[in-house]
This record gives sequence, structure tokens and C-alpha cells, in this order.
Amino acid sequence: MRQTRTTTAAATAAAIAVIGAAALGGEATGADADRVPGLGPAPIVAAPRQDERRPNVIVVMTDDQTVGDLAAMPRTRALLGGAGVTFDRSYSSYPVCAPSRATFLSGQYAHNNGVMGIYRPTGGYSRFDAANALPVWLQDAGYDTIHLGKYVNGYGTDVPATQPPGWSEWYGAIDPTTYRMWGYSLNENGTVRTYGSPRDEDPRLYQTDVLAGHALRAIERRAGEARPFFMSLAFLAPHHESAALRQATGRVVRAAPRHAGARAAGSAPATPAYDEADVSDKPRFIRRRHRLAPEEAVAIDRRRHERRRSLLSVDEAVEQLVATLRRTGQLERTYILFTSDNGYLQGEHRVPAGKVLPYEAAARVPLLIRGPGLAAGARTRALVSNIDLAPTILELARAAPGRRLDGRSLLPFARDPRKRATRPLLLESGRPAYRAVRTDRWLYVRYGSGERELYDLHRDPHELRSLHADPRLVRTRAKLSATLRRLAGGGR
Ligand SMILES: [Ca+2]
Ligand SMILES: [Ca+2]
Repeated sequence: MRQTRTTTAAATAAAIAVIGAAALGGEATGADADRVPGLGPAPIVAAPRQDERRPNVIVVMTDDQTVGDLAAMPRTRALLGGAGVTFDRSYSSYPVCAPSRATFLSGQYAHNNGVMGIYRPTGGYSRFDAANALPVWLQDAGYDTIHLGKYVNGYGTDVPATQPPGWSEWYGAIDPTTYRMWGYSLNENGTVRTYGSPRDEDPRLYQTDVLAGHALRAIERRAGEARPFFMSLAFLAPHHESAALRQATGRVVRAAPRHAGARAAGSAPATPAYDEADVSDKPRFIRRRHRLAPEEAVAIDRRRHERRRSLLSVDEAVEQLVATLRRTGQLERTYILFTSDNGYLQGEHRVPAGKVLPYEAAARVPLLIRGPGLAAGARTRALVSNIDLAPTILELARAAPGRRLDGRSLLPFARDPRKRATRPLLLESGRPAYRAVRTDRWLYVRYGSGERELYDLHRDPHELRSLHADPRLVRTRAKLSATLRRLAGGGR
């Protein structure tokens, strides 16, 4: 798997060169460009009464999707954002697949849930205690639980692809075939089924559509059920396919055949972080990167189009989910959360392609929540993180966790978008080794190398001028340092 390189290659630079040196291009982090005008703070809506039946919860998780990529998903923006709440400042606490997914399933930072990376021995599925996780807690509370698609990296490679505890229905994508839009294998409630072959591109067997089909049928089967369900629906898009397939097809990720040639992305307004002109303020692994060459910019642009084209079928799947819930009388008792496991660098700070880093492009993720009692069409700037997903779901389900959770429920912020959050968030990574604290105003990063970064995000939202050496900020740094030590549990 290509991602393996991310963590096995030497040094920090490798961790950000996920796709390889060929990439370059401009990606707007774009949320502002996509902002719908006229959506001011919405009125507070009363919370559901305690005696109501417990709701269904669906989490739709894409892979490596940026906030800007929502531009390619008008249905999702309308049906989930327009009918629910958009969180404009949602972060992935360890911005790469396995740790992020383990955080979703545990409600804990990676250094607490043990999954510090994608691969063994420090990361991957074998590090995860799946017997003490969200689906188990929900099942214990009487929920019917369904997972479809990508799970924690290493499912099928580091550990055998058996049905993990806590899931009453299971359609887990088996690594390494997860990274194929065709020719992938799912463990379907204990039986392994392979869909087509990697190159046949049978329109009926496209991974996103097959997973969506399973999800829709699972929802239909639950029409009229008193027992609530929790569904985790994890799509590969817009993540790149395996290295072998990219080489064979000449494409980063294939869209559904019906979307071949579709125009999914406009020209990206380059953010000031794109191809950052002066990187003298940055750590060495950025300082040694060259400016993006013209052919790299072309490759980044092409890749952005391919990635967004692959999201068109996800956008359709979201529409079908909502339609099926409505048709089967379940929409009014269902919360739908849409998010991504991490963002993606596309030329920002001279990194042609990558994630893991604490910068906005990699750490910030889409988060849209629709459901009963939430303010329709509202946006909130509350500072939130993927550590908050499990606490939110547990509150909705009135279920108890088996771990000490690091996050807190998002419902107060979703019900009242004017409510502000001041809690600082931890960002962390094993390779490159860093720990960072994100507050309302500051991003402070400490690398294992001893290097530092400090950004005033009020004045410098694109992270262009690190103030880590500014003598006027000694006290600010000391405060942030103390906060970081507390959040990281006495780490570096
Ligand atoms: Ca990912
Ligand atoms: Ca700079």
C-alpha cells in the first residue's frame, strides 16, 4: 500500500510525500469560497425530550477529503449542511487514516488509544482494542450496529479479516484490496466476497456504489423497527488507489464510469499557503523543499479534479441515504454526521501531496451534522475535533463508554451555533514526530527534532509566518507549552 511508504520511509519528508514527487498544484482550502451567504446564527431549537425514542445515527466518513472538496458535493451541502449544522473548524487530531479512525471509534487521542500511526508496531489495527470501542458500547446499550467499507488500516494484513466485536452487521473492506475501486474484497458478515477485478471497471461493481447499496438495503430492512441503529459508512473516495493501479490506469483514483469526464472542480483559487514563497520560518523538512515546478502544479491540478470526480458518487450516495430514510419513515429519528478522517495537502507549504502535518490543509476536515433538534442551515466556528465524535454519538444513544473519553459532545454546539468553544485541542503524530496545540488563536507545534512553530491564526490564518522565535511572545509560548504538556499527558 502506498501509505506504507508514508511511515516506513526515512525521515519526515517521506511522511508528506504520500503520492510521490510528481505532484504539485493548488488547492484552495476553499470553505469560504463555498460559503452560502445569508446563513446567520439560527434560532435555538429545543433539545429532544428525554422520553423520545432514541435516534438512529449514521456516520459517513470519506478518506483524505478536504473542506474545499465539499465544492464537488452540492447534494451533501444542501441535505446535510443546509438542513443541519456545518462545523467550520473541525480538526483531525492525528491527521492520517488509522489513528483518526481509532480516535473516532474510541473517543480518545491516539496516544491514549494506542494507534500511533498506520503500521505496526506503533500503529494500525493490531494496536487497537476493538473489544472496548464505540460499537460495543452502543450494542450494550441496545443498538443495532452496522459497518460498511474501510476500517482501521491493517484489517486483513496486520490481523486476519474477521468480524470485529460490536457489529451486528459487517461489510468490512479487506486490506490491501480496500484501495481498489474495483477488485476489492469485503468480509460480509463472515463471508468474503470479491467484487470484479481491478481493471474491469464494471459499472455495477464500483466500490462506492456497492457500499452505498448495502447501506440502503440495511436501512430499508430496519423500516418500522423500534430498535435504533448506528451505521458507520466509510468510503475510500477521494483517497488514491493502490500504487499498482495508479501506475496501470494513469489515474490517482477512478470515478464511477457515469462520472468519467464530469467536471467536478473549478480552477482552484490558490491560497497564500500554496507554494509558500518564503519558508525560512519553517522546520528543516519544509525548508529543504523546492518551489513547485510548473509540471508539478499541473499534476496537482489534475489530481484535484480526479479526487473530486470520485466524490460525485459519494454525493449521490448521501442523497440516496436521505431519500431512503425519508421513504421508510426513519429520517425524523436519524442523525447523519458527515466527515473525513483527515485533510490533504495539495501544494500548501510546497508539499505537493500529503497529510499528517499539523497545517490547516491536512488537519482540518469537513463536518456536517443533520438531525432532530439541530439548527437547520447554521454554521458554527466552535473549535472541535474527531475526539468529539464518539461522545456525541454516546449522548444521542444514551450509552456509556468503556474508556475515559478525551472529547465531549458536539450537541450543545449543534443546537446553538452561537455557543463558542474555548477548549484547546491536541494535534499529534509519530512520524514526523510532533505534538501541537490548537487554540482559538494559536497553533503551537513542537517537533521531535526540537524544532518549533507558532502561528497567530487571527493574523496569519494561512500559517505563513512562524513566530516561534519572536521575543515578544515568550509568555504566550510558555502558556501554550504548559497546555501542550497537559494535553499530551506529560509528553515531550
Ligand atoms: Ca485518510
Ligand atoms: Ca513563510
